[in-house]
Amino acid sequence: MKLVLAIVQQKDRDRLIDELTEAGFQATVLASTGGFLREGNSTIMLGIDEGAIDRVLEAVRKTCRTREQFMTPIPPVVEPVDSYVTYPVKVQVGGAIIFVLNVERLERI
Ligand code: 2BA
Repeated sequence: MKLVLAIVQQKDRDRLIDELTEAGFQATVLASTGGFLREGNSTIMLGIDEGAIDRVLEAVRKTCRTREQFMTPIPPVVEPVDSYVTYPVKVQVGGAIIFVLNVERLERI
């Protein structure tokens, strides 16, 4: 058995959950925050059989888009504020970041 953790953009979350649910997967959705942009994203947790990984990846490919976002770096505290000019930086976010972990066992009680 495997545990898939898929970090996706909020805009893609519902379509991905619909796709996974229609395909018969059970999922838990966690609200998460990206460490770099400090913006909300969603982490979807799925316990699946090893043979189902490709179907999950396919659902992610089908529903999660790559988007460009701008972020303005925060000046370091040590610099005098007026000597530091910040410019927005363009970053590409997604489609999705996916971790696949081994699961020793799953119990439903
Ligand atoms: P954030 O940390 O908010 O990162 C958003 C996007 O900013 C990233 O998109 C990446 O393109 C860029 N980025 C991140 N750190 C950067 C840095 N130090 N310098 C320049 N650009 C940087 P994605 O790679 O698609 O990641 C989307 C979200 O997935 C991330 O949001 C984070 O929440 C998660 N993530 C990505 N890689 C991860 C990892 N290795 N471990 C844990 N979470 C990860």
